Amino acid sequence: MAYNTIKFEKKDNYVIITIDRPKALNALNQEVLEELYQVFSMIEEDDSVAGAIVTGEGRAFVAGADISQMKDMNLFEGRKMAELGQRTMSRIESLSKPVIAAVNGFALGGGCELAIACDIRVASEKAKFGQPEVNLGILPGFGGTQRLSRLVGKGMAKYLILSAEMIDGAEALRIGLVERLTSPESLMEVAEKLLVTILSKGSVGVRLAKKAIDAGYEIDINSALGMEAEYFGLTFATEDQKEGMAAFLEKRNASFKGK
Ligand code: CO8
Repeated sequence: MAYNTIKFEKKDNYVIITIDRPKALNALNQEVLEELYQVFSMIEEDDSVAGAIVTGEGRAFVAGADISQMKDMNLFEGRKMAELGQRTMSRIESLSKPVIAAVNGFALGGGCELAIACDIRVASEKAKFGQPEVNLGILPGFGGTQRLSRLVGKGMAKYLILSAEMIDGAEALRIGLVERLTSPESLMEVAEKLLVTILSKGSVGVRLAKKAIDAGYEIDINSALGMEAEYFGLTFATEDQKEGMAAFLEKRNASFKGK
């Protein structure tokens, strides 16, 4: 499938998706949001793809939703745009496969929301994060008011969203908005190495762990623990569990099949 606003590169068993509107600092217009939705739906269905990395072309990851496209929207169009963005972010978050954001530069507004919809964030020392929506008379609308507080806590989310302050990668690491910080030159290598490591593990365990963490966050602890026990039990119906434990006891590397 051909895309206008994103690049798609297949590497062994994973893909790298690059948002490709560098002149507009990769701002998310409706077309980018729709293409991201399509590409992640395709990834979900494609058994030859086990995980993905999202990054941006040029000096930005994503500098937000496209302000020129939003400027003249009315109430209904604004809501529709927010729903489209939310649908895309939720598509990424709920993907059964791991997704890493490789944040190369500005991750502002919808760009920060895109990064936090991914499972893990690796950031370059050049990255800048922020939710500057209140500067524009709006508020985060692609899940930022909800996902940011779940990631960094309510107080820090309010600090960032209400002040619109832009922070660098080191500060993002300190507050738990990113999980790894690297030099700009090694960003993709670090992100790919991390994904390859994750994909070398038993994939049923990896995917169920992602699901348990995400779903468990939304429900009470006892229900969440019940779900964890169910998923834990499920892994004992897989060949990977037998292989993983046998390999450990035989002091060799496991050869997982994802079954
Ligand atoms: N939308 C559209 N165009 C953009 C955006 C954007 N978000 N960000 C940058 N651009 C464009 C600029 O207009 C400029 O275009 P041109 O060359 O044609 O003038 C080009 O990218 C380069 O930008 P700058 O010249 O401004 O580059 P600087 O290095 O001087 O500054 C910044 C870089 C600091 C990133 C600056 O561009 C900036 O502040 N950008 C806007 C950041 C922002 O406010 N983002 C939040 C947008 S709102 C949002 O994301 C809401 C999400 C929820 C929406 C809900 C739906 C209704």
